[in-house]
Amino acid sequence: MSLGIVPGNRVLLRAPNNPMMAACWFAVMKVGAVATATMPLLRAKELKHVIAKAKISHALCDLRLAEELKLAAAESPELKHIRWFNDPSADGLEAAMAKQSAEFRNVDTARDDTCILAFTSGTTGQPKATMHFHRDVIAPCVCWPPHVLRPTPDDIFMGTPPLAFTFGLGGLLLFPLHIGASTVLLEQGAPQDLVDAVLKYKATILFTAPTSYRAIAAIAGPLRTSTLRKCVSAGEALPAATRALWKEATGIEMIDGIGATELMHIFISADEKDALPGATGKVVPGYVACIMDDEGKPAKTGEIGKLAVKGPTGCRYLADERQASYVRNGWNYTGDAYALDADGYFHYHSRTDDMIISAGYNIAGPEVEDALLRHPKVAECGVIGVPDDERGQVVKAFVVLRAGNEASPETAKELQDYVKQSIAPYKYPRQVEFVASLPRTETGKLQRFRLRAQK
Ligand code: 3UK
Repeated sequence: MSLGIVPGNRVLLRAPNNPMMAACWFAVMKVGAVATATMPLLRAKELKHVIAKAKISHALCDLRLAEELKLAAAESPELKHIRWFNDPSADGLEAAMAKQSAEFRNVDTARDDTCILAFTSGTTGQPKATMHFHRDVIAPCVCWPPHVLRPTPDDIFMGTPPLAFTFGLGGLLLFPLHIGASTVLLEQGAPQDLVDAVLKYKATILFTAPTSYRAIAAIAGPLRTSTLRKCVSAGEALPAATRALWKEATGIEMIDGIGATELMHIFISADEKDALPGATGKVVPGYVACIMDDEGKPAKTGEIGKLAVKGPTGCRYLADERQASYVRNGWNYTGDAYALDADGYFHYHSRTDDMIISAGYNIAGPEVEDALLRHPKVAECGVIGVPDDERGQVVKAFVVLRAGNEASPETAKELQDYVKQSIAPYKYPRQVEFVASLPRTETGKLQRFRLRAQK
């Protein structure tokens, strides 16, 4: 190959979701190298960290995203070869491809050769690189999709998660191609873009995050009579309020699923007919999941504890001591507080570090968020605990109001009273702050640590 890539080389990929990005990903697999896809919004500083951590020697990058990579490359001596694609010039990757034969014999690889380095979104501390083998990108294709999603080769997949996020890699590339279905890769994923694209390309399966469903619901009218039949939500907890809103807007019952970069894809989920509002679902065939108490023993039914998972995929951090806290006694601890009910449904409460303890009560922020989201004036919200001399912590809500509502003490009082009436009154937000938007990652996750810093 003219780039001189040999098996084991780490190749950085950088592009919005588009066909060349997908083709480059497969090319890296075929030569036995290691793909490290990066989120389009990463800046030079973050790219530099990825390049150093992953020991990147080669990069394939969409020309339109060249700027930050050039800045990072200037300070990263190990990155020696960069090729730009979606580049019509004579130096572009497309011109180089045209000179090669269309035949290629795949490099022999073992099922336990590393083929991707997936970086975690890093809501806390430095992002970690997870290593996945060739077998790890195939195993998820035969677990969640055939048992929960049940797509057919006629399906047309579409969605917003970047291919650099394993939610997007699986949902928009591996799963459709594994069964010979089609996928539409969109570079823009704003609500109106998605609605238009579903109609234009006749998408049948949609993947996005809960907040995106909430934003689309307001303009989802045309989807009710469209080809869309299955909607998958992951990335963060799906509030029952959002599930209800989406069903009202489109008639579609969502498929919720929890996945993690460390485990590649979804391991607890429920299909549209088994969906239980407020619960994520049941363990996906192929995986086992358990709620552990503080001693590392299985918790009682209904008791809140730490979610632990085992299956064909699991966490392997590249050179990171945090491996020892994610994997203990063979179990992957995802960092989520969950409870298991008598019917085998897993109920999400919060991230284990995010549980609010106020005057001795344990309060899960997402439960308060769900209560607030049911109020017609609330567009989005985020709930955290803030330090308080008397109670240890008090519940604080950051609220984005729907257009046309006034951010006043009266509205705050109205929201507080509303929460008191719908869940146990001690959970109501003693503090309410109105904001124009909430801090989120590129993968749709609320950055609670930023809210805490803002308080
Ligand atoms: C949270 C959820 C409740 C949870 C992901 C599907 O999100 C993915 O991977 P990340 O590494 O984050 C993992 C953490 O995100 N989470 C994700 N989905 C849900 N919490 N309900 C959900 N449905 O805290 C988990 O530990 O960014 C999701 C497929 C692949 C993925 N990588």
